[in-house]
Amino acid sequence: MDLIASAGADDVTRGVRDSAAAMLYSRDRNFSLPQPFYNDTRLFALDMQEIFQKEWLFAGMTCEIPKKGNYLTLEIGDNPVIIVRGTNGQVHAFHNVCRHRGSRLCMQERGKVAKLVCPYHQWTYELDGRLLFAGSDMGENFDLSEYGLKPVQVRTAGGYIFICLSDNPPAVDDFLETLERYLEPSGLADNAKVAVESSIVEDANWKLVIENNRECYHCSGAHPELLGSLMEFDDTEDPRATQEYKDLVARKQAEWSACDVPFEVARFGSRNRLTRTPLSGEAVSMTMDGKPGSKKLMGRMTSTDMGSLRILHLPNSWNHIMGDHAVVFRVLPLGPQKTMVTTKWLVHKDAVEGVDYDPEELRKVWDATNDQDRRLAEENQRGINSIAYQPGPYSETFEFGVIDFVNWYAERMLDNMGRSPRLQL
Ligand code: 3BY
Ligand code: FES
Ligand code: FE
Repeated sequence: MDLIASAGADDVTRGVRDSAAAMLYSRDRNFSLPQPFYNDTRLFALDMQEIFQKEWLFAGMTCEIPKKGNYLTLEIGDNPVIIVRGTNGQVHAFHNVCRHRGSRLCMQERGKVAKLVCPYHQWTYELDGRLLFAGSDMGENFDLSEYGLKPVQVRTAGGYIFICLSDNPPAVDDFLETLERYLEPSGLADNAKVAVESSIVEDANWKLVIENNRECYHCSGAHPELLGSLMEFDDTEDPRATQEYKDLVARKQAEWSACDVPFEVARFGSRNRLTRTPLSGEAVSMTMDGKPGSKKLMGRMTSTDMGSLRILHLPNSWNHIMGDHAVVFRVLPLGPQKTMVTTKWLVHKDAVEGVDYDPEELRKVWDATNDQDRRLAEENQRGINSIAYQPGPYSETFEFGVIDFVNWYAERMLDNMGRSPRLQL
């Protein structure tokens, strides 16, 4: 029975893999993807298998689990995961699946426990995943050591937690070292806390959410609040960058250099990009009036005017780290046309709510922006679902970030499926 079921499932998957690969090989490189990549259930399953189960994913912040026994949970498609702070401060990640009969262990999004106890029959696990107790009726030959929680790869750097569901995760050391160096002045690892957070569900494929984020072609028409502080230029290598912008960047970089704060563009393929860029006009923070959203600056920052450290992590995160606060974004696919976007606003851990910052003020710009982007992605999805949709051309000047993302996606899909990405046009 098992064999028949898995052979059947494999056949379907092989056909889907073949046609996905054929479409990726024959697509026009600077055009949006063929329709099935945005709305087909089988291609969504393939995205989950080949991207979300094989790449490093941004999961959360270490400051969300500051003490032993603190945990957070998330779901990567059908895979519930728990991330828990163990003894000696280590961060562990496990499949949130009991080794008895498979119940989910922890149901809350966050919490604190002494041990991980299954709600079904109370099998009890140590914070490092070892099974400690399995009732008294498992028979004489039952060996607790065979039933520990299944581990998930986890790495932390600069306060960020990344997980990978594959046992052969892609290389990430160089990126994590750089991330740590760029984040050190902001103190996200040891001196930050989440001031407020939001999760919204967008009726759009996850790739439309990322594509939307990778360009600011839509910003002038869509984001009045964000444009109070965000410069449209992506970084100093942006093909649209004017001399005036380059001069401004040079002036700011001299100031940041004096504070010993990194700013250079650092790239790790198209997967990761870090760069500190100035904010526009008089703005020093992504708030409605451009003034600091928290009076207590982050980490060892001495100036409010630190621009924004922009961090991109494909496939699922973008970030803005300013002098006074940080905004981190996590994208998790829920279905072919459903995606959750979680936004967290972080401040110095000693900043006092109501005195140093007002969470309602802090969140305003990105709440508005997220909602505007949600509408854009949803309308994009609705048009793509039409029989009239055909892939359209990206602008190399305005949408180079989208081109980079789609090429990265195509390459990772092919490579992770064991097919040569080099055969792409
Ligand atoms: O600020 C961001 O994260 C991106 C960059 C361009 C548009 N978008 C809102
Ligand atoms: Fe967890 Fe039975 S399923 S104890
Ligand atoms: Fe936008």
